[in-house]
Amino acid sequence: MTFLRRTLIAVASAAVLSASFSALAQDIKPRLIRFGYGLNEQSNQGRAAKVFADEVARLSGGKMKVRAIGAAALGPDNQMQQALIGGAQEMMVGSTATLVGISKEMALWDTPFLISNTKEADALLDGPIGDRIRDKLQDKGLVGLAYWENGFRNLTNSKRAITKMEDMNGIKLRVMQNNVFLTSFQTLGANAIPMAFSELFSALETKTVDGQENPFNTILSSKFYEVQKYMTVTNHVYSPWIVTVSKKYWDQLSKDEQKVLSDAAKTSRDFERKDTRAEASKAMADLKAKGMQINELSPAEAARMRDKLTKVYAMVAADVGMELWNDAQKELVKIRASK
Ligand code: TK8
Repeated sequence: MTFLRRTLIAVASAAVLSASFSALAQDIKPRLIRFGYGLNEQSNQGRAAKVFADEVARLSGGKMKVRAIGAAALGPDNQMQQALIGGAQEMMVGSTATLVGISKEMALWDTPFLISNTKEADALLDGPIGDRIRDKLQDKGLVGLAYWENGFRNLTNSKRAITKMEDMNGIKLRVMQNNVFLTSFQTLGANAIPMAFSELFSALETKTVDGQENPFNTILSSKFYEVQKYMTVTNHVYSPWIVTVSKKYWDQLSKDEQKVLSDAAKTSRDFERKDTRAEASKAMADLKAKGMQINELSPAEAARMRDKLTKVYAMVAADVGMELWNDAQKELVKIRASK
C-alpha cells in the first residue's frame, strides 16, 4: 500500500467516523427551543412559560428542551416576531396586539369592550373565530399554537384619578405599538405614545410618560405601583397573548414533535388562565396595600367612552374585513345565548 493510498483511507474513514458521530450527537442532543417572552420570571407569563417548558420535556421524554427566556432579554415582542419569521429564534409568547402589523386580522382582539367576561374570551379565542385568526399567521411565517390570557386592561397614571373621560385630557399615555390602541386613546383625549413594553418602566419612572394600561397582573408583577399612584378599573379591552413558533423551525419538526409543542401549549394555556385569574382576583387588594389609589369607572362613563369609540369600531371592521367582523359578532351572540 502506498503512503498516499494509506493516507486517503485514513482520511476517508475518519470522515465516515466523524460523520456518524455527529449524526449520533444530533440524535442525543435535545432539540433546544428558545422561548422568549416580555415580562419577568415571577409574572403569570413567566410561571406559564415554565409549565410549557416542563411539559415539553415530559411529553418528549427529554428529547426536546425549552429554554424560557423572559424580561425581553431576546428583545421586545416586535423584534422576537421578526426573529421567528427569519428562523433565528424558535418560539415566543407575546401580545396579539403587537402582531397586527404582521397579520391584520389580529386587530379584532384590540376592539374596545368587545369581550365582557372570561367565559366569552375563552369561547371566542378557542373557537372557530380564534382559529381563523390564528391560522392567518401561517402565511406570514409564524405558527400560532394557543392563546393565553394577558387579561382585561386597566389604566394607571401618576397625575390624577380618572373618573370621567375628560380626566384623560393631556395625560401622556403609553400604548402598545398598534393603530387601534393609538387611535382609541387619542379619541378619548389622551396624548397616546406608542412604545415597546420593555421600555415602559423606566419611561414611567422618568415621567417620559404619565401613564399606561395593562391588566392587574402586569401592574403587580412589573411593579408599576412603584411609579404610578392612580389606577382606574376600566376593563376597556380583553388582551390575549399568543404562543407562536417560527414556521421555518416548525417545518423541520416531525409530526410527533409538532404535537408535543401544540399539546404543551394547550396544557400551559389551561394552567395560565387559572393562575392569571386567581392572581387578578386578589390583585386589587395587593395594589391598594402597595399604596395605589384605585377607583372603578362608573357604567355611565364606560358607556360614554364606548359611544365616543364608535369610529374605532368602524376602523377595526375595515382593517380585519367586514366578513370576519360580522362573523365574530354573530359568534359572540351565540356564546352569550349559550349561558
Ligand atoms: C409583554 C407585552 C405586554 C403587553 C404590553 O411583552 O405591551 O403592554 O400587555 O404583555 O406583550
